[in-house]
Amino acid sequence: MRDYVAVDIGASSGRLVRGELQDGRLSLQEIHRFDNGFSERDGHCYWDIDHLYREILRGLQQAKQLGIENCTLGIDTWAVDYALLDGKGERIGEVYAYRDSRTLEAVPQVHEIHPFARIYEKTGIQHLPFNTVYQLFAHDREELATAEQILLIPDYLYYLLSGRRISEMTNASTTALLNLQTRDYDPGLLELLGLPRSKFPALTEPGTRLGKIKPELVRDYGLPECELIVAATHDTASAVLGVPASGDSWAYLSSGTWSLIGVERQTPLATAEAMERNYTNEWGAYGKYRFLKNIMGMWLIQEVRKDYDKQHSYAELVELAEAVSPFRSLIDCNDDRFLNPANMTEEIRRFCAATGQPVPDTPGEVARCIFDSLALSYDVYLKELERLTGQKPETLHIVGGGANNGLLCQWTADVSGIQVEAGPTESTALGNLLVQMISSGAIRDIGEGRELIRRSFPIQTYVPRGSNADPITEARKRFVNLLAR
Ligand code: LFR
Repeated sequence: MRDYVAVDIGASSGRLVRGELQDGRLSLQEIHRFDNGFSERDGHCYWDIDHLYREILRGLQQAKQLGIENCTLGIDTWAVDYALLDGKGERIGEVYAYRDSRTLEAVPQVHEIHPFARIYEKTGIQHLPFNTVYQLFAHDREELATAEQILLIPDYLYYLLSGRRISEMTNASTTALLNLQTRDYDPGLLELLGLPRSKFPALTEPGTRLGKIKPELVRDYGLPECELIVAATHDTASAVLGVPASGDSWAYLSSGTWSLIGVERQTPLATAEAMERNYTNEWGAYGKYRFLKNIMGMWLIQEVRKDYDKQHSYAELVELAEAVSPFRSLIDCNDDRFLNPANMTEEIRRFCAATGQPVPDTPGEVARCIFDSLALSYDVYLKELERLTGQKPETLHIVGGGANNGLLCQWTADVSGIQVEAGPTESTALGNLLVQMISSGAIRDIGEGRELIRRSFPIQTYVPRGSNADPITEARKRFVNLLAR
């Protein structure tokens, strides 16, 4: 029997997961889990990329201790961030975290040279202030000039393990530097950054076999013999591959630090209206596109939990939220002020005060405000998606950690009147594993992979309960006004 190992690293934690295919079912075993997060130094935010690399090696050592001698290995992480390599292949400097405020000035400067409408027309990528195009524009010019190549985070981790340099395409699309027509880096956008095409490796498709992990790593650290396979290295790309959907009338909500809500398409939809409503066309594996919107998701509650010194577990916060009255105060989750505030709870209170709403006081009230606002956001954006694509999804698949939040899943069903199917929580690792299985011939294609996930993992259904009840209609109106303010 063959072993498949996924390295899946999100903004708040990472894991190595083993996938086993037996008797037509897929099972997962967590090998290793570790924390992730950025930290602030001298007013800037950085990831500890060396820590992540060490944890991958540690996880692989544990894999060996579990009896894994041979495996394939795929890596996915969050998007947009990058490392620079010098002429000797060593990393230059630190790795900035996308919530760093250095892009605040870069955004208007970039748009002055290259208006957003032109960037969107070329790339179809939504405006997020931290897209790589703005980060690179804000980067120290000299340092950038000395860099031989720029690798996004998973590409960099593949490089450390294999010595090979790739620019995996699902993740590369989030740079807002790829041209939808030519399907390569756009010369005009590279010129804006003063970067030659050679600063980025050749675009690489998910499923590409990269060869063996470096023999010296296997020897020095006692690792299994791993064959590296290029996953859909953007975690959201993997998460959507891991959605247990059938047919074509479904939408997804990948619910983790971010809430990514959207549909899968065969072609991009980069119309003026999609641009105006800020929907993205991220490249997927196997020729698909993810037409979606980013919503500041569990980040909001993660930060509030920190404000209360982590006294409450997430489950407790959900319980506390359930005990207070609904729809009292609402926030525009995507307001820039929530991107990286000094104190999230205070920022939420300020928002409520400024918009003439009751100011949430207790942890339960703050949590309720977040969950209500998220459920209402999902409803608004689902309806917008329907309008933009002309297709009404019958089911909303919620995957990722947020699938465990039964109350939010039920409230989402109630508010939006759509049937929710929640789970699996580990869809990102599963999507990563499916690409390895397809590439090594164990399964045929993604349709078979999704079917395999449906068969192998429990999925919880939430049916809408009287979706047009008065309080919901009234709250929806208030929320829409809030977004339009
Ligand atoms: C989710 C995610 C989103 C991306 C954001 C920043 O983890 O990858 O898709 O917009 O993080 O990279």
